[in-house]
Amino acid sequence: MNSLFIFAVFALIASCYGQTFSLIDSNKDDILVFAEYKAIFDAYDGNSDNAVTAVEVAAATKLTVPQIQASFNSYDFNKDGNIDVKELRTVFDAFDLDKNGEISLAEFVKRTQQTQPVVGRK
Ligand SMILES: [Ca+2]
Ligand SMILES: [Ca+2]
Ligand SMILES: [Ca+2]
Ligand SMILES: [Ca+2]
Repeated sequence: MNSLFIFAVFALIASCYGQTFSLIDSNKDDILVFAEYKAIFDAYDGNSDNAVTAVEVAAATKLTVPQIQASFNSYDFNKDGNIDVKELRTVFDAFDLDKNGEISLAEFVKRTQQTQPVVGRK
């Protein structure tokens, strides 16, 4: 795990991890649950087949496929060209450092500081 797919993309937009967290934290309780994470995923999933492609992410984020491809590939663990819900879960679990099923702001910050996003700011 060497990059942040969803978070990197959001960081480009929000330019700040605190804002990124609150974008995902739709009920503003300072806790990210998987359903909140999945809502972002669903927003990217243009054809609602429970898998996102680089093309769908590019369309949703107004970035180009080459800009997101490296980050995308690093989350497409089985390299089938889709990031599916199981792969999303793997990413979620990587942020949930104490494995209680929730990502706290402290966990989010700790994990993002440990990880260098692949997507650069333009
Ligand atoms: Ca929340
Ligand atoms: Ca899709
Ligand atoms: Ca995959
Ligand atoms: Ca946790």
